[in-house]
Amino acid sequence: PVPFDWKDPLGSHNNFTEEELAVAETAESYCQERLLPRVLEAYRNEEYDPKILQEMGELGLLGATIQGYECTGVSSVASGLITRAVERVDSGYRSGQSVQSSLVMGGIDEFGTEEQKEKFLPGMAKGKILGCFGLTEPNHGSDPGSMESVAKPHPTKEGYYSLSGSKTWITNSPIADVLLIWAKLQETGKIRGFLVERSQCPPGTLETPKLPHKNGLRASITGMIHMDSIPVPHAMMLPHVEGLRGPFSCLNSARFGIAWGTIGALEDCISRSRDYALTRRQFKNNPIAKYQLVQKKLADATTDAAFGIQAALQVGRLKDEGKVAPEMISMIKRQNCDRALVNARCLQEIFGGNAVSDEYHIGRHVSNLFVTQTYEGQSDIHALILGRAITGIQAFV
Ligand code: TGC
Ligand code: FAD
Repeated sequence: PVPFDWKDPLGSHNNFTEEELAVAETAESYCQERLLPRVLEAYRNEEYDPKILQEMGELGLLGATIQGYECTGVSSVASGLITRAVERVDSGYRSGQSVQSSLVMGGIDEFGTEEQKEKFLPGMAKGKILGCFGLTEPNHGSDPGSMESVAKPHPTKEGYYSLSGSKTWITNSPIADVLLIWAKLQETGKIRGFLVERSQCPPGTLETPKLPHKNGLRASITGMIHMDSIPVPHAMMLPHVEGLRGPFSCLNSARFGIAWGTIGALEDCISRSRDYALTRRQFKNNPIAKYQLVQKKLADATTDAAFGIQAALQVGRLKDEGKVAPEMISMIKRQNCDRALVNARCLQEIFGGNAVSDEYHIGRHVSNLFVTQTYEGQSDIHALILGRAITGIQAFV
């Protein structure tokens, strides 16, 4: 019989192409050799080194599915394998990479002009221009359609809008060079995307304070965005989309990436708790891995991780064939985030008191996975998206 591989229980590697396996190998080596040694200090001190995005850029790991503009143009499955490798180290590092790649580069690529693409995408692919995505506001998180940020005709500058409002909980906002801001155009009341260049903002019009003292995702930088009548040239509005379809289209790719990434984090928890269970001895010198309750925790987590990868793989293939419904992405984002969190929390018990020490890494993953279940649509919101598609009745309002 074929031997069982607990690291790849359903043999998913058989479904990846040679190119996808090569991309995964590059990403895994970089993440284990260069990111893992930094993560504990970064997490302890709540520090994010923007050079990480440059390092990823040099390896072609940013905006990797985009064709042209110095991007690598790989498959959606390959991009999923990248986020899985990054999040195996830390969800915060994946956050930085996803926002740059799916939310900002993806938005420019899908809805931008040729000039906007030429201006931003090559530099972003190299991690030399950093982006952030401003959708959530202090009073509007799950319901971004009610946002208050507004773009009015500029009172004095011909050919400019005046952009005002506040965004909060924005990954990378304190370090971003270009901010993709979603705001309502006063003339139409419709949501539009605006590319705000920090270097072009007059003093006092843009503030991006860091939100400190987080109890999860501490290796990622998160901030607010305060906009007070920023002059934005008409040429910096994304012309090819209006309404919530704009931000949600970007979110489809980012949510897809999270579905892969959170399984990477869970796989790291499985590997670490398996190692611990095989070495830790209690009661007559038995490794705790000998006990049935410990084995069940490992069996449950390994099963959910394997199912999660197979589901993400299926959606990835359909995505590249143009056959993906957004609800499919809601399903894998919700399921993989939820199962990763529940299982990581359960595996944490295997470490006993040592789980409390950050050197065992498990507590960091558990705290991070709570955040992944919350951002890009909290899990209950994705349940309602699915419920609407199943029943035809929306339950949001
Ligand atoms: P609804 O009526 O459902 O839709 C309005 C318009 O949008 C279109 N649409 C989509 N288009 C493409 N893809 C999707 N997934 C889409 N979902 C909806 C829809 O067709 C419609 O278009 P049109 O042309 O008819 O106007 O809008 P609603 O206001 O009822 O929405 C409700 C709900 C709950 C689905 C939505 O608001 C939602 O998903 N809320 C969650 C909010 C969210 O995900 N925020 C994410 C912020 S960004 C972030 O968290 C980044 S963290 C990054 C990191 O650090 O990794
Ligand atoms: P709320 O919308 O207030 O929801 C609170 C609770 O109520 C949730 O459990 C929710 O499911 C529930 N709820 C709300 N409405 C309903 C309903 N109709 N029915 C049932 N339950 C409901 N946003 C960005 O735009 N860009 C970013 O880069 C970004 N990065 C982030 C990074 C971090 C570290 C965090 C924590 C958040 C980030 N976010 C970002 C924001 C994130 O997307 C929001 O926090 C998320 O969408 C939830 O919004 P909220 O926090 O306002 O919660």
